[in-house]
Amino acid sequence: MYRGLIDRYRRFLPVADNTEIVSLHEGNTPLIPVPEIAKLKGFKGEVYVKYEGLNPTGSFKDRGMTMAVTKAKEDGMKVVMCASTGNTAASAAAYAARAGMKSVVLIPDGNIALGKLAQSMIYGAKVVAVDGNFDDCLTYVRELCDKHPIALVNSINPYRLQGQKTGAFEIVDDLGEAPDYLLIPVGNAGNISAYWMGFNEYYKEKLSTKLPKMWGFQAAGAAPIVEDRVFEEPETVATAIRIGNPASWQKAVNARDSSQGRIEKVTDEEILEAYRIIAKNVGIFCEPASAASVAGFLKYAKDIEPNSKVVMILTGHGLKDPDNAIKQAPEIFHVENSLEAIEEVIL
Ligand code: AN7
Repeated sequence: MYRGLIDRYRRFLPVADNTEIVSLHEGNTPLIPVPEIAKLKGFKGEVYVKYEGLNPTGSFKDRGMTMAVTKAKEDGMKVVMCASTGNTAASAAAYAARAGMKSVVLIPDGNIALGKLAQSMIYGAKVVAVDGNFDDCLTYVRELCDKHPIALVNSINPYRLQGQKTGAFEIVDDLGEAPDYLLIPVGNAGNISAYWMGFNEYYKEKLSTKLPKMWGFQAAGAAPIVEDRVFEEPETVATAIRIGNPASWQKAVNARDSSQGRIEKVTDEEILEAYRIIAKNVGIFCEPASAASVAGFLKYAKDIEPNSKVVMILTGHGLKDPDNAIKQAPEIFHVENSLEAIEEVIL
């Protein structure tokens, strides 16, 4: 039976034989070929999405959280805390519940998607909505976790990236080799850094013979790494990546430069177009931030070597953000209670 990513990749992770694992059987997400997307650009290679929305709380954050909460529990901590644009909060709340611990989440008031808020609440987190943005929340969390015996579970906690690097392992295990390009949304910049670490570890163990080019995508209104400046007031429809001063900024720059990759921006219009296309043309529902990967492919496919293998990370599930889905979809038909009325709109 599959028992989660720590069990599967234990020898690559900092856990002892007797460490009690806190898991919801996260990871093992599907790598799905999407020839529909390749075809849109006349691209002669293989394009895949890794559907991280199928993790237990609906995002890739569970990979890091199983590690961070396992270690917090091992250290005897009773409370975990994070700042979050929504997904980290949902994941921290779920893994704290699983561990029998408490969680506190700081979110930017009014700027997280509805599904993520619902998750944090029902998993039992203490939800604090701050009249500020994600970067403000993270500043408070750093200070509070210094001051009080609370485990910080944002991605500045190194165990988070340790868990998240397993996404790269799974891709290489599935393809039998590293892909040529890895396209990934960038917010706080932890995930691109974690994938780069994972690909390098597999390469060093000779489990792959090459390394991918890392291509990160930020929203144009929250593009600090692309423009090499802090965004004091980040703004984007993709609220998950509405971050102006990423914690793992330097690590992401290193991943980009060491891999001969790039970090670019995509506009909200480009993100939303990709969001609709991946749902309507392929049948895969991801949240807007995740569609930044697809938007990046559609925008920069012209620069990709033909016959290469491209993997796009779909970081979160579409159900996280029902409001944007409804806004982006065609209207529904309201009809009276009769067969004729239904026939009139469907035929
Ligand atoms: C769906 O939950 O930062 O570059 O607080 O939820 O590793 O930050 C979320 C980030 C991409 C960006 N896609 O990843 C949070 C948070 C989705 C996300 C990102 C996030 P990082």
